[in-house]
Amino acid sequence: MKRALITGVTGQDGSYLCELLLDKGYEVHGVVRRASTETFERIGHLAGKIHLHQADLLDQLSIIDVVKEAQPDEVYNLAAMSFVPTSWKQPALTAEYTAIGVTKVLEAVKLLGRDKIKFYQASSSEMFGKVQAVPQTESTPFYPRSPYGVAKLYGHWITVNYRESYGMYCCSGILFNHESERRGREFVTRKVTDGVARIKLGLAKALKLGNLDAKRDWGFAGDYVRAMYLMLQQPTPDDYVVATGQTHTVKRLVELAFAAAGLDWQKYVEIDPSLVRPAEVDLLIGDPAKAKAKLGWVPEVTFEQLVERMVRADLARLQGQPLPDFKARGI
Ligand code: NAP
Ligand code: F7E
Repeated sequence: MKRALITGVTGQDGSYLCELLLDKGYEVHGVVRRASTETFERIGHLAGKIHLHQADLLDQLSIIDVVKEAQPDEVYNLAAMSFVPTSWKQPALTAEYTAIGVTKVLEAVKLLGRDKIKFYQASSSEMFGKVQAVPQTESTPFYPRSPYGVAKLYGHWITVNYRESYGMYCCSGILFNHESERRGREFVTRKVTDGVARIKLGLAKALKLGNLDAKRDWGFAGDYVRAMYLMLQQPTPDDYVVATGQTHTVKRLVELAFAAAGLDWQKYVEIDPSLVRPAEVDLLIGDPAKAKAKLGWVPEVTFEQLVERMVRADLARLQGQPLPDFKARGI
């Protein structure tokens, strides 16, 4: 039986990746941080099926101990400070988690299994920032626009460096925005679908947003964790762009989400200048051709299906109902 270790297991992607690896028969281990209240909402349904270990990316020895205990064949490093606006407020901490944290996990892997443990790094389209080419591919030059993007760029290059310096099996997945009903509520998709559901149910009157003109290549998180897994099943390690190849404005997201609840967005959306970022990433659109050709990876959920799914899930959650059966609805 193969064993996997996931940092960031309590996050959106960690929860979907757990489900995928359990389905494939893996023994799954996850890293959790100690907090005064548990943050296990997304993996609550997996209790008893996965093994949790306390550690923190800030603490090198704790990461070494976890790798020793879990004895993984594959390590997925998903842990990070992942919210872009916070990276301007806490730039040094963001660098500790999102940049140096990667080195700490790589060092633990190098120490305990450099020839046998495969490593996945959660890199990001935010590294393209002020884009130098359209669409963005694995060879597009990077130009990050936030402390988060800068920290992810370090994580990307240190992953490439350990592969080249030590011959380790290290992959960097350059993932474009991916969303779901498990997305944190501060990110724009979930903020919008949660806001729509609240307005529909009479729990809120308006929704405040920032820049509606930004364009993103949005996909479904469940599809994207499949790409992570596929990267580690190849004969040689490599880096891959994972994206849908389509881009939409925030305004289009808003229109679709309100329409999914039978509402006209123009009556409810207010622009709040404090939500506009000091430096924006105006346009992201990825070219997933390499992932398709080499991994056989294609996204299955469309943008329209994703938005509908998230609105339905937020409506159900706020009414205390079970989540809809998305598989039965084909989304
Ligand atoms: P998320 O929901 O914000 O989850 C982040 C995870 O990291 C949480 O489990 C969090 O634990 C953990 N974490 C943060 N700091 C840590 C530390 N010091 N030590 C240990 N764990 C720590 O993020 P996500 O959307 O699942 O994304 C997963 C990864 O992919 C992240 O690295 C993100 O930057 C990257 N990424 C995401 C996207 C996207 O669109 N979602 C795109 C490209 C790349 P707590 O629960 O304790 O806070
Ligand atoms: O913003 C605009 C905002 O916070 C998307 C992370 O997972 O993907 C994510 O980063 C866009 C931006 O995601 C609001 O200005 C307008 O242009 O949902 P977001 P992000 O910054 O693209 C990348 C790939 C990652 O790696 C990150 O970890 O939406 N926007 N109004 C707003 N954004 C937010 N959050 N809130 C607003 O009110």
